[in-house]
Amino acid sequence: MRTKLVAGNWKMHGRREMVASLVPTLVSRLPQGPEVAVCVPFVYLSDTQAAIGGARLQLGAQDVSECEDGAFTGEISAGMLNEMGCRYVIVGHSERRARHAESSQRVAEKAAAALRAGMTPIVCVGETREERLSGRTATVIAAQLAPVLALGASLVERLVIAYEPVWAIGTGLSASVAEAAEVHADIRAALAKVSAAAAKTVRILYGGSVKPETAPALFAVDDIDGGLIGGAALDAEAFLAICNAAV
Ligand code: G2H
Repeated sequence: MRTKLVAGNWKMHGRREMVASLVPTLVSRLPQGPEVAVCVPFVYLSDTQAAIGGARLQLGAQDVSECEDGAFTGEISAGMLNEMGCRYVIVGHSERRARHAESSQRVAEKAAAALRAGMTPIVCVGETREERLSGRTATVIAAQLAPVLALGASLVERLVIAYEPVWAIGTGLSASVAEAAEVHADIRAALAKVSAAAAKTVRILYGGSVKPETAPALFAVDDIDGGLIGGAALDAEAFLAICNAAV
């Protein structure tokens, strides 16, 4: 039995006042059952951790360097994130793959760095609209996953994977339940080739314009273990409704 995970990805949104209003609201109304996390901009990790206090809400970041501490201007190491109280870190979000030319190999190195520091990477994969329309979805996802799965069973078993079709991100166009279920089943099958334990324990989240209205049907699918939520995570009522759909 996998505990569902609902992770908010704030992206480059928010100010300190949003942390001060949104986080205490979430903390006071978290449903029992699913694990819930907020992945906030680096500069708000400290404020967010303070607002969480000892509550069950988990803290996450949105990227991490693949390198150990050193001369890497502008980068943030896994050790630093761990010290700030991060439990999760998103790696390989399509916005970073596209805008920062992050290769799948580099994404795997980031995941490994997070794991070495004791955190759980949320590894994002997903196809573009053109790739889906040309029937290449499965090939693209398999190629994105390959270097991550090559980390070996003992590390793969500790991952979270997020399937985020690029064409559904921030567009209001969610994948249908059937489209998401098919890709999640493929990812589960790929995990099974690494180890039976990985296939059983790794949570596979769906991300891409998840809304309170679409979350219940998505989360009812066996292979969909929660969601990575962008726009709707910036609104307490919408995010809590999505968390409640994961109960
Ligand atoms: C996909 C998702 C969060 P949104 O990027 O990772 O964002 O829900 O706004 O599509």
